[in-house]
Amino acid sequence: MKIGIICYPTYGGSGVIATELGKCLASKLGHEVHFITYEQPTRLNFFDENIFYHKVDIRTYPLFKYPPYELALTSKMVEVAQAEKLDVLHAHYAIPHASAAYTAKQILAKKGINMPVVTTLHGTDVTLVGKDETFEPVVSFSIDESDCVTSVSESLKEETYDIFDLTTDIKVVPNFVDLSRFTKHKKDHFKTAICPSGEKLLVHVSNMREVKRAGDALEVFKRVREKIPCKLLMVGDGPERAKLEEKCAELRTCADVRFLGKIAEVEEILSVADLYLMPSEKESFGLAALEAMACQVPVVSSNAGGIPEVNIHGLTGMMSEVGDVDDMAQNALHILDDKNLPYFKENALKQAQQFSIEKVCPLYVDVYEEAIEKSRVGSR
Ligand code: GMT
Repeated sequence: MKIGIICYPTYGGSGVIATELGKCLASKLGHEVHFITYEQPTRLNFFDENIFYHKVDIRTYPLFKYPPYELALTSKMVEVAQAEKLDVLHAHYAIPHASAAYTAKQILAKKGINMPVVTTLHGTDVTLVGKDETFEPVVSFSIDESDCVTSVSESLKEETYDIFDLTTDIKVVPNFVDLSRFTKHKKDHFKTAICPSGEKLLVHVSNMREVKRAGDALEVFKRVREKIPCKLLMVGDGPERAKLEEKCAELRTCADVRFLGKIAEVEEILSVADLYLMPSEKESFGLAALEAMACQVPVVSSNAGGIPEVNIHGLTGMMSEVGDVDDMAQNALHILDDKNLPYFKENALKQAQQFSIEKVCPLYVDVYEEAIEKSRVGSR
């Protein structure tokens, strides 16, 4: 099958999932994958004969205060679909990919080409940005017009139906993890460097946007540190980072907190961690928590959105209400107790294995086949 994947090429979860999916489809299942994005996807840094990258060229013109990216993307989709004889277009993150794919489909239909479109909803494309009135009519229309729609969790599926007036069926295809990459690497020298006296190591990874509530990770750490020797690594970067560094100083925890910025090989950090903190206000799935679990790291999280589908309370970690940092700190201390830690680590890994890329990737092939069939029937 020839598959066109449209996604954000950046560090965010939707881009990571789209890229890893494309890699799996090409290298493990033998499909031909064409990425259509404005930059080379971050995790697409190697050669594979079945993977192609088509850059969306955005031209500026003095009249354009806002360069029309969606038009350039749509035109590129039309060009690639025709030239490469694609079988299906898969849009990850509805804005603006689903509406661009819809327009590309209409243009191709005029040329006598039937082009099935699959849209995968990732979270904020529905729960934060998509429901905003400046986008809502276009987003709900283009989701409904896709031949198949998937969401990354049951929670996101329900929320999408609550927010939009849709007639389409949404199928849940959960996010996944590559267990050959996210596994416990032996990095004892890292652990000794960060925690020279055997302190427990807590880790938070995010793009440091408000919705991640990374400040709560600092609050939880402060409370845990009052009880046991520990360190915190803050991985990632984003608009809240400067405020977070200030907060760290206010809480007087800087000596034990390190901001690492963006780390490409995040599994090396996770490999030496004892606990992962995910205090997010919203999270359709919580891919970063799954990646931590694959490295045998239990999770202390909020119970927002789809997190309970990933982090099972009392088994793989523990959950609290959003913002309840006292409860999160108590949970962290419970998990970090040496009597309990091995139990949580073992279950975290077992849970991650349920979401292996080998299990989930073929589910998308089924969705493509369904979209091709639906689109063929619809075009008759
Ligand atoms: O929220 C982010 O950090 C990025 C965002 C994205 O679209 O890149 O993540 C969303 O998609 C991820 C992959 O499906 C999910 O694991 C995240 O939970 C989801 N984020 C939110 O819903 C806030």
